[in-house]
Amino acid sequence: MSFLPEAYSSVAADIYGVFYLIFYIVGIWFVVTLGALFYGVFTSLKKQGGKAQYITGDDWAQSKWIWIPLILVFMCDLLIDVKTANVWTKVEIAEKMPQNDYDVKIVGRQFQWEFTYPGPDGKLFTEDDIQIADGNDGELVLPVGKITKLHLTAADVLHSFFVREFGFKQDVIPGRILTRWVEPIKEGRIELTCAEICGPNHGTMRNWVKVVSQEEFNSFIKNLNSGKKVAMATK
Ligand SMILES: [Cu+2]
Repeated sequence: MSFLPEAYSSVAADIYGVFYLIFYIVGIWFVVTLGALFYGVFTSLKKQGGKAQYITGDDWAQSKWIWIPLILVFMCDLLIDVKTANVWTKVEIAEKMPQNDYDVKIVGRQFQWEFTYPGPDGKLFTEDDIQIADGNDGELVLPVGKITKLHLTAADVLHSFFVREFGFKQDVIPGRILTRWVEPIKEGRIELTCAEICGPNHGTMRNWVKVVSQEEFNSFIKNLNSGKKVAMATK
């Protein structure tokens, strides 16, 4: 059974996999543990006047009820660790960070997300960078099938850049730029929210990610460079 939203990034399905693994392991243990508890309660309810036993757990007949579940839980933990380490390596390890095709700077600000694209020189962090700050109408436009590096920071307080369908959540910190990457695999318009309580209007801090085809992305960049549909940030 799967219930998470459709995966829009190259790693979202792997991250969902870890989530499902943990969810089902914990879910099964939840049912087994409570089942055993209720079984014990309801069967002993029938025995009237029974005296409570003092159990030391010294012999195997008793201590196996501790050791066997302990070993099983430990093996489940190992399974989760191995799977998580694989996904972590794919997503995070800096040396393995794939070569990117594009760069975008993303700033969290009370209470909107702002996106800065390279200007005509094609390089980010230069004077001709172009910032989109359309309030909560602003869209982070990304090309499908290409790797974009996201340079994430905050202008005022801690925020958290959260795109559920990308399997992507990263706290953003004033004064620091954190670099992450994303490779969208599907075109569409998905929600970008702030996942860190950042002030009274935190709940309204929502923008959009628009994953488009390469042609659409090219014309978006062209329009951006020609000054169309660009609103400068209001400080
Ligand atoms: Cu926020």
